[in-house]
Amino acid sequence: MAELEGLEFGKSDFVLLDEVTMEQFMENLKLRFEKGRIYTYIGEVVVSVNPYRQMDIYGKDTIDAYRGRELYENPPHLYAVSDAAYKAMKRRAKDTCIVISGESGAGKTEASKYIMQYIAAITNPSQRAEVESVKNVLLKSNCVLEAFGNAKTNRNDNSSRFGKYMDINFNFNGDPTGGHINNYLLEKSRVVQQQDGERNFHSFYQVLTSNNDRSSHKAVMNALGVIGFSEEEISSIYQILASILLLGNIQFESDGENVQVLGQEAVKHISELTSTDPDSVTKSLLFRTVATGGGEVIEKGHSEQDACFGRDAFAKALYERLFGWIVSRINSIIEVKDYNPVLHGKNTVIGVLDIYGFEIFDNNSFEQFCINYCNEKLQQLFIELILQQEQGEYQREGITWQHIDYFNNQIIVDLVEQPHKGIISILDEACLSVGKVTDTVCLDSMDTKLSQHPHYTSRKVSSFPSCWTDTIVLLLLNYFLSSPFRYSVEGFLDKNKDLLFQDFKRLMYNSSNPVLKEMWPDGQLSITEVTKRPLTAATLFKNSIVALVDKLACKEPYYVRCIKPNEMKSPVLLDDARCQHQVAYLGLLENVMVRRAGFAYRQPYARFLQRYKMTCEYTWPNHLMGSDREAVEAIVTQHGFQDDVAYGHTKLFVRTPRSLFSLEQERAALIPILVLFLQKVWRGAL
Ligand code: AOV
Ligand code: MG
Repeated sequence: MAELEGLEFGKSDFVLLDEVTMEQFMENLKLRFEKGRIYTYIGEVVVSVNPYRQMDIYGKDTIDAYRGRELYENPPHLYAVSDAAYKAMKRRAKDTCIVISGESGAGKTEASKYIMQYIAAITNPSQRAEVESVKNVLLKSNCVLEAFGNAKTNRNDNSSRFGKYMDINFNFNGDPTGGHINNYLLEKSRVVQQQDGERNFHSFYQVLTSNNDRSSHKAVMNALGVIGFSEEEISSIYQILASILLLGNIQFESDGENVQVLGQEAVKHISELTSTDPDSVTKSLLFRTVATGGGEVIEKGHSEQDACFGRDAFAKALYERLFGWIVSRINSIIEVKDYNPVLHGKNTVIGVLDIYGFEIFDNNSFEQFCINYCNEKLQQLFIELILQQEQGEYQREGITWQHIDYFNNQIIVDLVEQPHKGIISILDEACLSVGKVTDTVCLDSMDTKLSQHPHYTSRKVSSFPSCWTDTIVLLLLNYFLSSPFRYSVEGFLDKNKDLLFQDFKRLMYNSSNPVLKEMWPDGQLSITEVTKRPLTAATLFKNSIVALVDKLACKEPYYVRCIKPNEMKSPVLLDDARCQHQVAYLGLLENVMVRRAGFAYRQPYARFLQRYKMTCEYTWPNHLMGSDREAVEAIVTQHGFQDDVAYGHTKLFVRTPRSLFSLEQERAALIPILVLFLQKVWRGAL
């Protein structure tokens, strides 16, 4: 249980609410936010509200206060869960993971950085150089990945446009020995197009413009150096960025028959920057090589429209490959080398997941569809793991437990990912079919196949306001939402196909810059060898998320649930409706109920005794019972809540918060009396 700080700060654990209602939940959340208490527990889950101001709660003193302590010994904090995950990993050799969720701008990335800083601060007390260097690379990688993977959106000035899961490996001493980063679906469409008020990825501005971006650029250069990127690699990175910018200057012109490149200067620069031949650059912008049915290879000129499509696809792919390459380069530096489990003991892992949260914009596209699907899946995992963990604990402790039913999100997950019947399958089918299949035709096919599904609806099967145009799919994704999500299917097929002409791949593979060449291994295939259709973007994403969920499911999970208090980035405003909405779809009330339906609290006998022994005549100052468990029984009986508890093998389980709350109040009332008593003893008055 979280240490009670005094009621003026509200309840530090939502399971202490008198009743689990939205009103009480919100009242407590609001009170704590106003008092500058941004963290509150639901059992071991941390609920975090973005303070939108610098808080003085992350310094060395705070780190020291949380190091090695139990969750309930200090006020709720990210550091407490980080420590719990670390202790489980170190003491019980368990692989653990910390899953951070919440919508865009709720504070996930900031939380993930504080968690990593905490882990870095409490490990390697003997300052071994090789461990310090691993820690440094892990911390510096954030700076680089943010520069290349984050952008200003209308929701968040520093929005992560990729998902990140980082494993940190530890040796038997509990010191970091390496790590691995998995990145998920970078929103590459941003390279060529942004919504009003949004920006491209930070990296582009850092090489070009304003003072803030310039100083970030210095930090990124420094981080790249510390991580171990060579000078050649760093300059290649910036040459690629410049090439992408120059591609944006290229236009095409058609005289009705032939298409020309407008912007020969740009072509020349691109060829220099990518170490390729300028004629080859022009050629890949204007032609594509195709194999005819008879096995003949011909060059087919683009239409002006195809040329624009090809140029944009090339710019996006260059950026995506660059990002992927940066991640794999960091991985190759921090991977655990020469690890011998026989010599070194079990290599344990803490995973930290910081992935884009639910996104609901005015106009939601393919990217939002993927991002929200991923969140549905993680929500499902949350429900399953929290219950599994709960039920597992009762089993281990020998406590009789009534199985709890909970809403199964699987129906929504299936709607998206089921083979043959799910939305992704229908999309893929449309992408693979020969002939002109448009987004609207694909939507028709979804309507036909899914109209009976309780969580699917679209313009065909429901009456929508006329302002929702023809190309709208409406999916009731997420059970907890009062209002459904709408996606415009316009562009879904193109984004899913993610077509890039082989000519560009070959152009890059033939670059004399080894760094660039390394990013395009598939460019070595000739056109006749490229027969297999690559997997679609949605299927690749689905596969990566399924693998991620499998990875998380076999670890002991810790959760941080982030809430965005308002849309204005204001440190003083907690918008009731916005927050209720988040509490609802994150399933937080359900979480509190599950936690309370069984036993709200559990504590090892020794700890319980230490904390409350002063409240019982049989245990204060020392107990003379046989065991700690018997002493705890004496305390419980004296306070009359014996019907509210169960005795496990090693822990006491308390069903309702009220019992412990009254005990806690009694303890708080006794402390001043005890202090007076002790002062008198010291002064010799007694
Ligand atoms: P996100 O990761 O959840 O959004 P961030 O972690 O980037 O959100 O937080 C957004 C902004 O809120 C930060 O840039 C800070 O200004 C502020 N902020 C968040 N947490 C704190 C904190 N603990 N203390 C002070 N300021 C904070 V997204 O990446 O968009 O889903 O894709
Ligand atoms: Mg983020």
